Amino acid sequence: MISPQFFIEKLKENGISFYTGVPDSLLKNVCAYITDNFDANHNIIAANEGGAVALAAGYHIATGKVGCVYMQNSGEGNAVNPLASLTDHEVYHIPLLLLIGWRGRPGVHDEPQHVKQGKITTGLLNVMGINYDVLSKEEDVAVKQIDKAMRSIHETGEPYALLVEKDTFDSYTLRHVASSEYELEREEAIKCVAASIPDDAVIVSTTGMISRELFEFRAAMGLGHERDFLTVGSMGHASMIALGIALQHPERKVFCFDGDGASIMHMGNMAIVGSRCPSNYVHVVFNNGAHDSVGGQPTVGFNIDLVEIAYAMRYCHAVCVWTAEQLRDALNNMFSEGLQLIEVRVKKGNRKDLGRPTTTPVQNKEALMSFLQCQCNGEM
Ligand SMILES: Cc1ncc(C[n+]2csc(CCOP(=O)(O)OP(=O)(O)O)c2C)c(N)n1
Repeated sequence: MISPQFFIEKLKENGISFYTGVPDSLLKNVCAYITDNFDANHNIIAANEGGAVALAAGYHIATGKVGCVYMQNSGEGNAVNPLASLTDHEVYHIPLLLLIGWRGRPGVHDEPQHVKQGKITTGLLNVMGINYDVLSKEEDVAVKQIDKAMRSIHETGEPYALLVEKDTFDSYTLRHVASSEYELEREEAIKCVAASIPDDAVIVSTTGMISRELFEFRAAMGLGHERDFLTVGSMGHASMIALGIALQHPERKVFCFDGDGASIMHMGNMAIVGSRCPSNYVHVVFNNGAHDSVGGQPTVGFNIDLVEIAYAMRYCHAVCVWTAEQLRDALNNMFSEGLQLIEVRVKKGNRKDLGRPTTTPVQNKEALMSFLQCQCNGEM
C-alpha cells in the first residue's frame, strides 16, 4: 500500500499544492492527509465534482499551476460537463490531475449503485480523451506513474486521471477532527421521524447511511420497505425524486430524508421544489456538517442557514432542531399544510454493525410503485 504522506509529497515535488473535490471512501486516508496538511484555501471540498473541476480551472487561470481534483467515480457524471466544455483542449485547454476512487471495478464485488458506474469509468475517460492510469499499490511503481502523469499534463496541457482501487492507500488518522456540539444521533433522529409519520406516507431517502438506517428501522419494527425509496446512488437528487412523487400523489405526505452534503451538492433542486410548493412535501435534512458516509470530511452544512435558504426558496415553513424534544415538537406541528423543511442538527458517526438494504434497487422501486398504486385504488 502507498502511504498518503508519501503520495502527497510526490505530488508536491511535481508542483501540485492545490486540491479540491468531493470525498470518497476509497480516498478517505489520502483526503484526511490533505485536510491535515493544506489550509482552507488549498483544499476546498466542493459542492459537487463539476464545481471542483471548475475551481481547479480557475486556480490554473490565476496561477498557471496544475490543481488536483479528487472524487469517487460516481462523481464523473457531475464532472463530464466542465471536462468536456471547459477544460477540454477543444475549448479552454486547461490541465488538471484527477484522482478518482474506482468503486465497482469489474471483477470486484461492490454495492448495486457502483456496478454500472464501475464498468463505464474508463470508457467515460476514453470517450472524453482523458489519459489515465490505475495507480499501483507499490510506492516505487506509483512514483513512476506520477512522473508519467505529470509529463503528460505538461506536454499536452490536458487533464490526466489516476484511478484508485480499494486498499491502495495506507491508513491515516485525521488529526484535525472538527468537534460537533450536537447530541442527537442521526439514527435516533431518523427513527423518531419515521415512527411519527402517517401510514400512507412515502419517504425518499438519500444515498449513504441515511437510507441504510431507515432500512434497518423498518426491519427492526417488523415492517416492509414498500413505503421507502432508498436512493442508493444519485447523490443530491432525492429531493427531486420526492417532488416527482409528491406532485402525482397530492393525497399523501411525501418526505425527503436528505443529508447536508447531498442537499448542498444540488441545492438548486430546492428552488424547484419551492417553485412547485407541494403542500404534501416535507424535506428533512439530517445535518451533521459532514460527508459522514465516506469518512466524515466536512461540508459547509454548519456554516449556512438552511432555514433561511428554505424560506428564500419559497418553502412555507422551516425550522432547525437539535434535541429529541425539539424534533418531537416540530413533528407534532408538522401536519399543517404547506411545503416544509425540518433541519435536524445531529452528531457525526454511525453504528458499527449497520447493515445494508437486502432488497435490490428494482425490488425496492417495484414495491413502492405497488404501494402507491394500491393506496390510490383504496385497496390497502
Ligand atoms: C456524485 C457522488 N459523489 C460522491 C459520492 C460519494 N458519497 C456517498 S455518500 C457521501 C456523503 C453524503 O453526505 P451527506 O449527504 O451529508 O450524508 P451523511 O453521510 O453525512 O449522512 C458521498 C460523498 C456519491 N455517492 N455520488
